[in-house]
Amino acid sequence: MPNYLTINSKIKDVYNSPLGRDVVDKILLQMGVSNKFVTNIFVRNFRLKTLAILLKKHLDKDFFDTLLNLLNQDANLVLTNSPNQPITPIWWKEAVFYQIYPRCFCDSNADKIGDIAGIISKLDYLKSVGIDAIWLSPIYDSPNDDNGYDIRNYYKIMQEMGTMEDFELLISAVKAKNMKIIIDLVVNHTSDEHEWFVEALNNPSSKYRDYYFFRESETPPNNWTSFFSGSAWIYHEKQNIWSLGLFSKKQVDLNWDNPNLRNDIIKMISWWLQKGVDGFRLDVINYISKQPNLPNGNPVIGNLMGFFGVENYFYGPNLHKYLHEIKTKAFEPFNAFSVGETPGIGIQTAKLLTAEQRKELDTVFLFDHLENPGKTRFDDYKYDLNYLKKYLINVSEEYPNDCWLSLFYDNHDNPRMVSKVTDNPKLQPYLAKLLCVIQLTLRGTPFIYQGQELGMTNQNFTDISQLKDVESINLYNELLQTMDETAAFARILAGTRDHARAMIPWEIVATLETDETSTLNFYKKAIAIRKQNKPLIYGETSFVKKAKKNYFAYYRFIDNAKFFIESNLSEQKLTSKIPQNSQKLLLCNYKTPNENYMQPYESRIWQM
Ligand code: ISL
Ligand code: CA
Repeated sequence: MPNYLTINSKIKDVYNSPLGRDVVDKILLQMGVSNKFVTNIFVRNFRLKTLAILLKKHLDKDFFDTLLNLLNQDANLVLTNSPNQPITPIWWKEAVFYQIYPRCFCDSNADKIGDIAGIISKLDYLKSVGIDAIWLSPIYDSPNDDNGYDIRNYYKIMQEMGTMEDFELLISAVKAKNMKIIIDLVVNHTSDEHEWFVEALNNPSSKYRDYYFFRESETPPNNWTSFFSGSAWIYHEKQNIWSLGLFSKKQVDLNWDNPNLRNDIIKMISWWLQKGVDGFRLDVINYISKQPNLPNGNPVIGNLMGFFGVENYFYGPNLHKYLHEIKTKAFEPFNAFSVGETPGIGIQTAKLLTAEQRKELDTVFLFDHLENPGKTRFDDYKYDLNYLKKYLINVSEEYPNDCWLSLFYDNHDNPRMVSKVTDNPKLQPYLAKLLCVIQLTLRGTPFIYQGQELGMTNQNFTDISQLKDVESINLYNELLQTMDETAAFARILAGTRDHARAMIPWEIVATLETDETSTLNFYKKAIAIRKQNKPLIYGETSFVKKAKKNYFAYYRFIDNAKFFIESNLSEQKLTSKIPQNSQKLLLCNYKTPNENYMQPYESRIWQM
């Protein structure tokens, strides 16, 4: 019997279902409230009905209907996690990945745009760092409204980046170095210049018409908002019709409920696998299944999340089905690796999306650690690493052996983590190394974002004209409606994606390579240590002194091979004795550890 939740269900019943728990945790995180609130014995036994009466000023009936409808979607889903099965060893669990954002990685022909030849010229460098696999952000043909995340032709290379020949050269050069390469797969939407869309828009009887969401209406067909400001609907004047676009005005959402579209995508994936890529990073892949008829977003949820409509597509009714289909029809025949970008997904649903036996995705990028509770990317605040510690302990303890975590702090969509934590330039290099230690010693696949290994920090933008990103520019214009230019710019500066989109300063790398104390050499050592010691990859993890503020420590071990990793998360000295039974200090971001305390952001790896 499926376990349907109703208005008579108790909070604890909601919290006991994977999706229910993720949704409740997300709401609390967004409000900056601890989840102790719901685990409290008194609150646990509240019925939703009681909650509805108590909170009727804030939460209307529609809120509960929306919530129950969403939660009951998974009622028939059978949980198959078997936490104690042994880990299946496989290359991508052992690999250190490196994300390249091609536009600003390396420019080979002095047009100021990074390109494929530039990437090829840096493979030796990446190999010397210890990188095993590369993830390339989009290099497909695109009008670049969103730097390639708006694809015009899935089978062509963007002119500025080079040719298909260059790309084939890249694949063989990567293979020759015994490395792997995965590419971005952007299939939630295409560019409005994609031939499917052009046809669909201009010819209502085209077979591509149903590849997108078209609606005739006086006003925007529903209240959904775009992640890049304004309505999620794009009006096409000439045709007097609307199309759905959750991102920029030139990115149009695809209708995955159409089986022909799915077949075309599967064909395209297989074509790239045939060419030799080893897998994909799947852009906003959890958004591909939309609630039928695209109902209005609930305003309470919309105001809380900052975007209207999300509950209708962040975990849609056919998500599992569509993922299973691409896995079995496209990825599996090539043993291809898949990492899904899944904003809004929590730990419990992530387990459903990545449990080995369910055959959907190999791993996912979760985002709840990128901001402190109650904060968003555009808030200007100092990130507290004690929250990162809490999050990492929680997710590590929750993940069973048949799921695998990905570990990252930086990517092309976020300011640099180092800058979020401190703006003290003297301490930033220590912090960069501390973050490196944590990323390379926990269980999960590390994804290093280009420049992270050089200790890169945020840019010193002083004026809006220096920013290029469509999200920043749209948001700036939206903010000007309610605040002055100085205030609007301050908000943009805190969160702009352009911080992570600065050219890599290759001219300083030679100096960093010869400086024994550089962040770059520290990364090389940390990666080498991880590779030489299997317990750091597949070993058990046991966290210690969890309650000690500013202190993050854990053992990684297989049988008697044991490592102890400890970090001081603060800018102050922290009282701490050298661990007993420590055999050897493998790595530390200070010259010599003190017997009685740890220095600001000190981090150590001990062999026990
Ligand atoms: O969901 C968000 C806000 O809560 C966004 O951060 C969203 O998850 C993110 O922007 C999705 O990113 C990916 O898809 C975008 C593209 O602009 C990004 O660069 C890409 O990483 C649209 O393709
Ligand atoms: Ca170039």
